[in-house]
Amino acid sequence: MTRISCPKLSQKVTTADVAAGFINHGDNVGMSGFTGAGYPKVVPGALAQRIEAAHARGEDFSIGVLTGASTSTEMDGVLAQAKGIHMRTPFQSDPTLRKQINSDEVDYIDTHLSHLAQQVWFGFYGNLDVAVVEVSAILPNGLLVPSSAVGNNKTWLDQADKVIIEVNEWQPREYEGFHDVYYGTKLPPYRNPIQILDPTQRIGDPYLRVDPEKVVAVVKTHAPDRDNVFAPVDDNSKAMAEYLIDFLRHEVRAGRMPKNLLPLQSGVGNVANAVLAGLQESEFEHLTAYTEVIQDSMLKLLESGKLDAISATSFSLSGEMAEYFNDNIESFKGKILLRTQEMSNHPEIVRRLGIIAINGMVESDIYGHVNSTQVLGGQMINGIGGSGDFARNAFLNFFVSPSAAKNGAISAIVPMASHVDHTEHDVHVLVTEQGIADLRGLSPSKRAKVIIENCAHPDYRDRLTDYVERAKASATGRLHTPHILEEALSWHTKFRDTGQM
Ligand code: 0RQ
Repeated sequence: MTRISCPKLSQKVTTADVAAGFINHGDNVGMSGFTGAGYPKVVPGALAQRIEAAHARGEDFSIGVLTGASTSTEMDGVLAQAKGIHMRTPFQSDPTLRKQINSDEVDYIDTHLSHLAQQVWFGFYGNLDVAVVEVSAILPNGLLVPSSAVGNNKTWLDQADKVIIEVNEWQPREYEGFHDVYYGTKLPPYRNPIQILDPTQRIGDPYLRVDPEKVVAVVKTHAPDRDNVFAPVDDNSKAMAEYLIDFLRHEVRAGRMPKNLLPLQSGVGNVANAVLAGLQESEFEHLTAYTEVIQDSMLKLLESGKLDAISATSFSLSGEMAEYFNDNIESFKGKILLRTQEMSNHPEIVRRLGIIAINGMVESDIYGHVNSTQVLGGQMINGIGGSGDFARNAFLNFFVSPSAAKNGAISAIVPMASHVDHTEHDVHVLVTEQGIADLRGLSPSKRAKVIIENCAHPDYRDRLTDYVERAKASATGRLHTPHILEEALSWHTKFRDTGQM
């Protein structure tokens, strides 16, 4: 069966090279893609060749790239290798791009994932010149069946002057019915409440709309999404998962949440994956998820019946799991809803539903300021992603990390965080393989005590306690959050200079 059944749009079918010819130096390009799913597979490669050819002629050629979140080598990778990106937003994880961000060759704007679409509507990023969006089919009436990620596609299609569509036959045609694209967004002061009262409640359309007059090219592809490889669940991750799940039991016993918990959000990364794997072994049932990415363990929870339903904006699966999902897609229908990332991460909904948010961290300081993004105060790893959207508005949030990184050379608990993504006002519970620190309702001094005692690695615990005691003795008049300013970042400078905190 043909995937492109709209007569008007089937006339636009062409090659990736021709399509890439519609993108010019200096353009702002909105690309589909979220955590390695649903990104354009061939137009970026053709564009990268065009960029390299222009550079060889001595011409400038670079673009601003706006996406949903991270993509893959076929997109961010090839464009970065061609030195074709001058601005990138939001979340990314490509090694070449990361290097260019950290050497200041690329302006990276690490915005909250729920914020970007509205900021483009507000005009904060200037004009959106082109959209390049992957879909799984084009219907006779020109409506688009999204693929494995919705991300910011609605906004890119609405806002861009020109649209390039990739129709990927690797993505199941049966995706029709899995999506909920909300078309009720308005700009302030005309906004209305978002009426999501239940994780998988529909408020939008199953399709993306596009003005056919704006479509300049349609390109056929057949290529898989990124293969997301997870580290096997190790002892540390297992310990963290056990602390966290035990804490949830405690919350149920205390009457603060129902027996089937509240909707779960889980971040990317190995620890988040391990926590979900831990829930598989637990007694919890009829769980739900209101999250942004569906990773392997979450799909397994759905399959085993532990989880009833998932709302997200994209998948982030291993190659093996993606094949399994594609082969069995019909059995997941009605249990998964993919929304725009404005809605999957919407603060209003996160607050209303009372999300339990679980995200990784790089480090936390003794007072609970959490760094999710940057090593040594300036070296970008990935970005804040959706962690801020969820953490600040969650019913309960957890930040998880091993207590030490790089074979013990780095402590994840430090006197002062070298960069802060989540302030002390937003952070509820820290979890390391050493234990769990419940910071709710505690003053900074009390927080320091539980963080050091429960979460710090034993090799660093005494030095942290010593720091707090000396800070208290020397910070007269500043005892709300005592610090020795000359020393607060000394653990980081020591690591920078000696390779060991
Ligand atoms: O590097 O693999 O080279 O050794 O950072 O660390 O412990 O494997 O943890 O995979 O869960 O990632 C915060 C990066 C954690 C992730 C972060 C090094 C460590 C290792 C990874 P190596 P782990 P994870 C929704 C939520 C922000 C976005 C977010 C992240 C590597 O969770 O990107 O939450 N979060 N989104 O060795 C130097 C330290 C370090 C350190 C760890 N203190 N200093 N290096 N590392 N701590 C999803 C989305 O938004 C899309």
